[in-house]
Amino acid sequence: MSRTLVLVKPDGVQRQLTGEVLGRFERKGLKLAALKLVPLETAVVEEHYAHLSDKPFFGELVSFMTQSPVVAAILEGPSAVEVARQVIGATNPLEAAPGSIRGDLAIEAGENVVHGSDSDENAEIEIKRFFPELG
Ligand code: RTP
Repeated sequence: MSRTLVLVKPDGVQRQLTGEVLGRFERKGLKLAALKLVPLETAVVEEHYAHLSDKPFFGELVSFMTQSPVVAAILEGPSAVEVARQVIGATNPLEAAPGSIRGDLAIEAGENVVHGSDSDENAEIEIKRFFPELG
């Protein structure tokens, strides 16, 4: 059993896709272990996307992620990181397979509805980042 951290990004929450997005993970077989609606601080987003800080779209990405609350979730199940990324699809929705969240529900790379951790190690770091209250 492993865990991953998922965010329904501000566009997904504003488009009222939270139930649709979480339902896809649940139907696939991942189980909710924690869930909350939370506004993100700029510093948390800058830390989360530090690997993209030299990209021209970084400022836009940070303002997008802080414009309105996200839904943060911990999902657990066998190979949770890989399974969640398969359900999410490729970063660019134009390259995401039909049937994936981004393939079905998004058009632009900048506003692609959902985030999922990319490794077991990062999942644990991100769980601490977005759920510090869980210790
Ligand atoms: P995420 O971290 O959000 O799950 O996305 P990812 O691993 O699939 O992709 P990553 O390369 O880490 O990119 C993080 C987020 O940056 C935004 N982005 N915008 N305008 C652009 O060309 C562009 N490219 C990336 C997206 O919101 C992407 O999910």
